[in-house]
Amino acid sequence: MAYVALSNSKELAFMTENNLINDLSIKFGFIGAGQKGNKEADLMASYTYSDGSPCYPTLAVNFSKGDMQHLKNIPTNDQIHFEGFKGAARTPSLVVEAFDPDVNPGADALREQLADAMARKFMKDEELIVDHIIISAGGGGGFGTGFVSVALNLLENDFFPVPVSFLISLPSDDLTEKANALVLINEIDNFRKVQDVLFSSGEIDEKPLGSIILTDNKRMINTFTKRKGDIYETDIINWKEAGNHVVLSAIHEVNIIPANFGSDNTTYDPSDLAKLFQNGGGYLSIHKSSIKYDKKINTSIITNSMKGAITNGYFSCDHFYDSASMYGVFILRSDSDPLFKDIGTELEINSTIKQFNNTAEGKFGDPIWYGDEMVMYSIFSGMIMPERIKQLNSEYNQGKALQEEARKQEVELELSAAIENVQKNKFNPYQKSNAKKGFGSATKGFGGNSAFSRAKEENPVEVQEVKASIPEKPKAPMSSAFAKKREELKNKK
Ligand SMILES: Nc1nc2c(ncn2[C@@H]2O[C@H](COP(=O)(O)OP(=O)(O)OP(=O)(O)O)[C@@H](O)[C@H]2O)c(=O)[nH]1
Ligand SMILES: [Mg+2]
Repeated sequence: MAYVALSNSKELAFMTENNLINDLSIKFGFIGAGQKGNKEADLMASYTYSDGSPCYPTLAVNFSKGDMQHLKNIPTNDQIHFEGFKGAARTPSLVVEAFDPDVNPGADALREQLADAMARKFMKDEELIVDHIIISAGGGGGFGTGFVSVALNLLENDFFPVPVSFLISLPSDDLTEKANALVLINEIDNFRKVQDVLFSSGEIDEKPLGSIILTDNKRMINTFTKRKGDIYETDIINWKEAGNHVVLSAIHEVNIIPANFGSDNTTYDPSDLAKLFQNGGGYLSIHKSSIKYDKKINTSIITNSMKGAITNGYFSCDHFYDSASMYGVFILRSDSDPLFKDIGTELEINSTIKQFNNTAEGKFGDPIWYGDEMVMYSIFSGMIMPERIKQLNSEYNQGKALQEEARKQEVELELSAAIENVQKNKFNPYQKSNAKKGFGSATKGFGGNSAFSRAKEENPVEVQEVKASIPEKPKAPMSSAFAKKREELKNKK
């Protein structure tokens, strides 16, 4: 079971095998929504402390039981299937409507079911056991995408007692998925901007929306094809699994390193990491690279490797790194490495970060490590929406235009002669139905109002279409155990 999680990262395998994981920087609770989210949740649930207990309380949520059937590390009790639904078929509106009391009389029951599961999983003896929740979903699908939209509404209503971050993949090519994903990211981004205004910059308080972590499936497919060698064990074959391993182990590693590895030079503290994730309030990216240890390692090899990871890594979404409000860098290095005793190394690393961002507040640390590789992690947080989303938008518009252009080729038949011939033939057994104007009028009666009508809208309309069904005015706060707990905690302060 737990070994599944070790498959991509040498570092994580080493830490686990040598019982080095005894604490976390951030106690994440994890909710995986839809198939992608469920699979990531399954991995997250497999990460354990040295004593074998799970690091992260985790829930899988879905409208589809089938998506959850193959989960190995999440007990059925923690697989939340909302009764009465059988998938959301790439239609986030279905999910949003189901959870909207204005539209669905059963919405409150669904919200309670969710709140109860969270209270059960993320609290113990009436106390919270998580200090941050990550909600993971595939951008573009039905359930996961709709659920994140629902979560934004809950976030607005102070439902979560801790900050929430989103971990969202961008779809690779399907047009419907692209439209769904664009509408979702736009909605999240509007939330981010409002939050930015409400919480002035430099505010110490945690923001409700901690960070938005994007991964780009298109890029992941390409990178994975090129970098198969990075995968530690060879039994992983598909890019989704491989990508999930890389993304989640990176999040897990940056979370455990500050809490378990110290330095005799510069320490990167768990609280430094908590601040990055919880106070950033914008897009966050994580970059990892490693260099095999040998005598030739020098500062420029380190900084080049860092640069490469930032621009080409698995989290790279063409971010505006210069817009980050915070950064963090830590390098796992050998105890005996003299390079880090030299002040020049630290200055060089700082100046590399400055090439990406000259204004962010940040910290560098060089924890001591036992492996035979030097491993570098850099994190940027509080960034604005990345360039990749703009590209995705134009990819979508181009694809949509091509699709429409293609449909203009609709074949037109000139049938008057054929019809005349058929009509002349008194013995034609189809003559009766041919005389019927019924066929034509039936076609008319269909127009516009079929179940598929909304899927035929023009592109900007389609984008707004999904949005329109997302409730705009905030709902009254829920009377759930989770919401009550939040109230209590607030009053305590
Ligand atoms: N990175 C990554 N992406 C995935 C994975 N599984 C699915 N996706 C992508 O995530 C997006 C949403 O797909 P799903 O998660 O299957 O969708 P869902 O949320 O279950 O939605 P419906 O089935 O339509 O209700 C698509 O672009 C998928 O290609 C995964 O394991 N990893
Ligand atoms: Mg699904």
